[in-house]
Amino acid sequence: MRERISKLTQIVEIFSAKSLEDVEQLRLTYLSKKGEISALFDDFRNVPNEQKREIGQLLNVLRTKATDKINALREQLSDSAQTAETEDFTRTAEPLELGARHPLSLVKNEIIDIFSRIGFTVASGPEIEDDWHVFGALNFPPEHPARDMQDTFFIEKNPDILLRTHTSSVQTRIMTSQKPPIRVLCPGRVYRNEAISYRAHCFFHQVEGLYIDKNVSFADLKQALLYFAKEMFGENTEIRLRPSYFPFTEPSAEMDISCNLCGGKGCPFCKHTGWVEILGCGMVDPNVLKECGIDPEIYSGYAFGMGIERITNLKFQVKDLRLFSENDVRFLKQF
Ligand code: 2U9
Repeated sequence: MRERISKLTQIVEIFSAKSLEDVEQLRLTYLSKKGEISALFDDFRNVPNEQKREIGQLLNVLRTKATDKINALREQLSDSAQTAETEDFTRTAEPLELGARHPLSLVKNEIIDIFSRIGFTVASGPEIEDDWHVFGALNFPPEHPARDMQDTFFIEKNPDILLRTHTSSVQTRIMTSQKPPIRVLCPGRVYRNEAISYRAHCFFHQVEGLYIDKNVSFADLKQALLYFAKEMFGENTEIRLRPSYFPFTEPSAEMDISCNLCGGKGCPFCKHTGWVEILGCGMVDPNVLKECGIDPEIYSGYAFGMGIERITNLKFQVKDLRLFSENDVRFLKQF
């Protein structure tokens, strides 16, 4: 009996299987009711009483070893069967090269981060719009040049349906559907009928902001923009506001920052003025509030708008606007 147990123990130690069928065969040969190990248990009744304890222990160890070995082989083979189903063996052995964010997305996200820290949320809207949301609600007179075919893309020559020329149409939609306080940032692509060159394109990207509440003042606008300029271009950045004109704001202004290349001393980038223009802004014209169903006697608001390409140029000195839409990886890899 001892000899048979020791021989079977050696066999169990070298159990091997190439398939789940082989494993099942091992189980049948050794552990099933008619298997060799079970046969030893049947013969156990003939072992003399004084040896029963020792032989019983040896038999139990042998059966546990065989069971463990068979279970391990079964697990191993079913794992590799699953792997074969899920692994893609046509994949290259080289690591996949990950892409990077587009510089315009990086800058847009940074602008959103900065304004979200002072309570602005983000909204978006359609790129194909109607005249009212883009021009009518925003105090554009009927003869304004932006409404001309020369400047705006119209859809199928319908003078009412057009590609938005600014993201202000998103704010129009928010003002007509929500009650103040409104504090929203609208990033998105806009279209203008321009000849494409290194400094103009027929589409570009804007972020506009709108804040409407009771008692919103020009001082609030100036403080928010100073905070933005310092966060975006560095703590030492200074701002200046120059009077300007937009149909949708009154008063209106353009904002310059101290040149972030020469620190305001004067260089070719800032045309030796020490200042570079970054955005337009102003107090929302009461006519716009009225047209959108907000009482200008109770509420006031400020708005601002900036071109993301312009801000990106200031941060990264991209000389040719066309690079942003060519998807040349040699350009995109630099950010
Ligand atoms: C509503 C009311 C007012 C958004 C504004 C500007 C000033 C502005 C330009 C910057 C460079 C466009 O990309 S650009 O060419 N934008 O100067 N935008 S105030 O004013 C609004 C918007 C919506 C309801």
